[in-house]
Amino acid sequence: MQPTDRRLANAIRALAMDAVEAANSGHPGMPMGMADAATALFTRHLKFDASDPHWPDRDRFILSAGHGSMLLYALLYLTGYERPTLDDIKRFRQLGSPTAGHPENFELPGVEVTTGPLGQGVAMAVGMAIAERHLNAVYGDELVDHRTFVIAGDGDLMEGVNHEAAGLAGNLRLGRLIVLWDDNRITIDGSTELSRNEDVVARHQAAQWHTCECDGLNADDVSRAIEEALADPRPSLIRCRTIIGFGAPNKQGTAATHGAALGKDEVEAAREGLGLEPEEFTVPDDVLTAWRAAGKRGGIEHALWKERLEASARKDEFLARLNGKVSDAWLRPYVERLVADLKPIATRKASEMALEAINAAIPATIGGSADLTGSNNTKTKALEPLTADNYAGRYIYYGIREFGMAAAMNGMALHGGVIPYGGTFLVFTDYARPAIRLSALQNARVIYVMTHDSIGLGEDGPTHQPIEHLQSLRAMPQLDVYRPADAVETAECWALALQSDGPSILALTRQNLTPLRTQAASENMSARGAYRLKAAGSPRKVIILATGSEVEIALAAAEELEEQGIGTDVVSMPCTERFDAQPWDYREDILPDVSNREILRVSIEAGTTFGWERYTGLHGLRIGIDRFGVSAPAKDAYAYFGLTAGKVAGRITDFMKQRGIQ
Ligand SMILES: Cc1ncc(C[n+]2csc(CCOP(=O)(O)OP(=O)(O)O)c2C)c(N)n1
Ligand SMILES: [Mg+2]
Repeated sequence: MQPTDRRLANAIRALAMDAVEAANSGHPGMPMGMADAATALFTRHLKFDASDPHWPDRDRFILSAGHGSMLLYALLYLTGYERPTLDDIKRFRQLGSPTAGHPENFELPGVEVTTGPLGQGVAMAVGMAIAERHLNAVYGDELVDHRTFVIAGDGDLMEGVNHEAAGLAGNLRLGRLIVLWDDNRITIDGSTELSRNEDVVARHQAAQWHTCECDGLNADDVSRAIEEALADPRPSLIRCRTIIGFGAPNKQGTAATHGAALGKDEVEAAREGLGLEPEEFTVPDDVLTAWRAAGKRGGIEHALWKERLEASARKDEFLARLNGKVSDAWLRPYVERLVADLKPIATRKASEMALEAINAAIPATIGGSADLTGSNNTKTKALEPLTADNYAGRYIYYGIREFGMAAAMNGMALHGGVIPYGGTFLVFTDYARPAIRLSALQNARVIYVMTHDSIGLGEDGPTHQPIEHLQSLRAMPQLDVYRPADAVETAECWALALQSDGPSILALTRQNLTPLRTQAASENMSARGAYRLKAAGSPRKVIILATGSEVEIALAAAEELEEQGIGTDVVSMPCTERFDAQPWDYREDILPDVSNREILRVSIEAGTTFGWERYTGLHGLRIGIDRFGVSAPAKDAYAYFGLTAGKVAGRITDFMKQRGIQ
């Protein structure tokens, strides 16, 4: 006899309680409250095949309430994914176990995205749903036809990014996005009444979502609501009324179950009340058998999909697209054309020119901007807008939603088959930063086109002029920050970002820059992270390191120094992370390990000097801006902060005199 849905759900409850108890850490409340809803979703609706977590046409499931990670680990184990094993679950939250505190996509296939920072799961799901509709428009129903399901908690829906994500999903009419809201009216501090009285359902309706309600503790009712949601062409919010920690007789319905082990006595009482096996980590045979059958439910659909793929004339192209490798064959011919006709341009414009070549060569790119299209230069001529009426479009008007855009791009990148890039002003990386951090942690190939990268943006003034941004972004692990110095470097940096398996930031100028690289090189010079743009004409006494718009200032200052007999190298450093990864002898050649008395190292960047001692040494000279900017035309702002060739050369010679450097 088939076990009841409640018994299937209770297996989730048991594993969640036991794992949290064993770790003496974790969150039992959410998995226990949503176990019935998850059972309905996984045994009746979700299209998946536990034997192949990478099946491209699987439905995506995102646990936005990542603290409830045991819900997901239990589901993956019960439905028969290779990992986590029961032993992995017994080692919940322990060093080296894939059952990390919060779900991590890089630890377990079946975990689509990394969640835990509340709100971002829903926003990434929006990106997944966009990628699905786009690929469907390109490849048709035979190859791409899946849905995106989310479980979200009160916290996910309170976070600001939810408003951005919901607005975007409504505007793009992402009807295959279904969010199950764990409406348990409890967060860590207690009742949601402490902090929320907005009508969450009405808010989603206002954002053009379909909404419905169900008893989240009744699998049949949840299933009915999911059917209703699937039938509606709008994105859906299903309000699941639940009880946090359901089954823990004395603690259920209270914040006490949210994020702590229930305790031995309460677990015993829950076991008895729910009719669970007395032994911990034990799932009855008939229950496990039923779950494993659910894990194979998608097998037939998977096989049919494979047949359609085999029969498709576009099979190779489709698989290559999902594989995600891109060629940089566009780069050489593009740079050759570029150097044949050099003129001063802003790197944001150079980026647009490179994108004309890239978007023609690489159909996987999907561009966009958070309402600064004309300033970020992100839209190339041939790109059509991606809209509710044209999912085949490749340009997204994200609106003024930097965080929502960045999170959606994470979802798109992790869905696969598309390479998202999106723009705003560099200063507003602050608005997108939590998602940039998740791009980095998750190895999501997202390309951030961040223009107006210094005081060089001019008149908009200190609110818009980044100061600490470049260095603070460089401090983030697994993120490459590029600041190209001219049009050739811009193209090189684009090629590197596209070929990366993680995120990149392109910091680009508003103001025009002099072309510095005037010949097509045989290699991508920016790949080294830093390279000698000009070698000292007389014995080397000074090395100037500069990035982006300050490289031309460094070159002009070096010329003045050379006139005084001071041999000066100029090193262009478009990407410090890449330079740090070079072999020792290369780094030694560019920045020899000698005292600053022998060779003075100078850094120039129109931003904070914080951290540049990493390359100049403590006794080197760091030229930058350690205060907020000024509202003035770019030229005047640069002069005001002493960022001119004459002032830089003067500061270097003064510094040498003071320090007694010959
Ligand atoms: C951005 C962010 N802020 C704070 C937290 C810490 N945190 C984890 S869960 C939680 C409460 C979430 O409440 P709810 O979504 O209702 O989850 P439930 O207690 O119902 O399981 C908080 C504040 C977080 N994970 N992410
Ligand atoms: Mg809650």
